[in-house]
Amino acid sequence: MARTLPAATGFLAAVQHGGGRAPEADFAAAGSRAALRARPGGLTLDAVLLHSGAPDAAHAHARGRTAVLAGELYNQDELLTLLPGRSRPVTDADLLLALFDTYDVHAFRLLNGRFAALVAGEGRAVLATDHAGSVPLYVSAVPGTVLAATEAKALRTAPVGRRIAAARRVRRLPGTHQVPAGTVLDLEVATAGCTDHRTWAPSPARRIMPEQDAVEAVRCALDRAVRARTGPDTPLVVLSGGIDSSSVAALAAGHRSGPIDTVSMGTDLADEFPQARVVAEHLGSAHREITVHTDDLLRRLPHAVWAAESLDPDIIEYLLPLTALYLGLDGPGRRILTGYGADIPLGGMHREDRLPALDTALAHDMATFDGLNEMTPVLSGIAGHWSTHPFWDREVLDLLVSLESGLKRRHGQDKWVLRAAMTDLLPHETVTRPKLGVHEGSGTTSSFSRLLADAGVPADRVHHAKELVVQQLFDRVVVDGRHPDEVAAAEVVQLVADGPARDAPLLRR
Ligand code: AMP
Ligand code: PCX
Ligand code: MG
Repeated sequence: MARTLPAATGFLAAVQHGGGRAPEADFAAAGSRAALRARPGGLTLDAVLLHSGAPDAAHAHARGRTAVLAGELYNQDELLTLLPGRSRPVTDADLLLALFDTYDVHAFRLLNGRFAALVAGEGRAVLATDHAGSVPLYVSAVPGTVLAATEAKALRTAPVGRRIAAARRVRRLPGTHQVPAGTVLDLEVATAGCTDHRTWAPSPARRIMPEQDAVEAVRCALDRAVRARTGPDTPLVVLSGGIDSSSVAALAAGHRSGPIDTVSMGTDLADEFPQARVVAEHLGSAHREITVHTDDLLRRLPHAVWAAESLDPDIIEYLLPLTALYLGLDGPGRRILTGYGADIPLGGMHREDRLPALDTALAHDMATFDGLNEMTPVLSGIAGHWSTHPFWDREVLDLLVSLESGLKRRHGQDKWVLRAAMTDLLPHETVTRPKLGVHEGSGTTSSFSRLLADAGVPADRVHHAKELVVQQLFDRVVVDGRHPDEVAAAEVVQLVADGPARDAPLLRR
């Protein structure tokens, strides 16, 4: 039976020599939990899988190895051509294991997906992220035991792990590291020794293409990415009415015979409802508007940090309105498509005409996205949904990053190549509408700033204060493992504004 959500959306796993111990699992993502115990080639694997009904499809066992995969692959058909004799239906975990037999760790160089994976066997625990690290993966390893989890908080009671030089440490969780984007960590369980392999890196080179070829390539790549993510049931697109999410909605609608679902979020301060309605009417989608009061939006700050486990205040500002939106969706778990991430390779946040500055911003963004967790599925996972972002499909991203910047900023327009690719599918006003970020369209930046100003933070220290607020929230909901419902954002804001003695100089000049 075709399924709407991936077989598993998260996991916590212990790979050990000798006897296993069922790990205690602490996840922000909702879902049922299934225990898995396996003995791949002399090791013991104990795992908890987060799932929505078909956990057995998330693991595979053969020839002394076990594979566990949270998330999904988008190039299954292509991968199957490497495995003569196999055909659909096949689970992503089966496919991974079969490819691992042939290519070992280099199998991960072949995958276009949204996943975090573990392959255990032969005394090794192999951990891998997709090209974008879009499903975060954390590890803590001591000789004899490798612990891995898709949420850092699930490792907060782990024994202090060995330093893993190839991975970033996690704030206040000693010995816990985040597996970098597009990386395989190959750990020898007995020694906790680690070898790392990069499986993807953004291109530093830029391609020169005739306008029309670039436009067609973008349309084709994005269409394939949307189709691969659309699933068997009616998809839901979170729609701002900007070019990115409207493109995804238009292409998703093209793959369905019936109407797709769309939803827009606004607050009492700001919304983009009229712009989203234009698109919804054009596509004939079943459209919904959700208004969240600003006080309720700000009360979700702990939830955004709990889900994203990100320490970046700008990212939390982007994710806060989406967190509120996902929590506002009732009903069963949905497959949600977004336009998130388009602005990074297209330089959409960049609002001036000079091309060198666009390329500089792009190179910076592609060098710094890792670890921000802005595309984590846990954001919608806390409300039981599965989100996926076609613009960060590996093929779409490779193409968009590599296009020379004159195709992105052209004829006085931002994101020109995308707009040109969508001209026939969307209303003219949508195709030409200037970019407005989710943090602006919902008033989130200004209301978060106002919260700090009202608490007494001087205007020029607001950004830094936001950083401190996010750190404090992270300490409570990730490091201390508290539930975000029990953490009052307003109290944390006041604490930061009042400044404990050691932080006060940071807030004053
Ligand atoms: P942005 O690039 O800032 O527009 O936001 C990233 C993505 O978040 C968009 O492509 C949409 O999928 C989603 N999004 C942004 N704003 C809204 C909104 N007001 N309502 C629903 N979804 C939104
Ligand atoms: N976005 C961007 C991504 C935000 C920038 N992230 C980064 N530089 N790592 C997008 O959707 O592409 C907005 C609001 O715009 C979020
Ligand atoms: Mg956008």
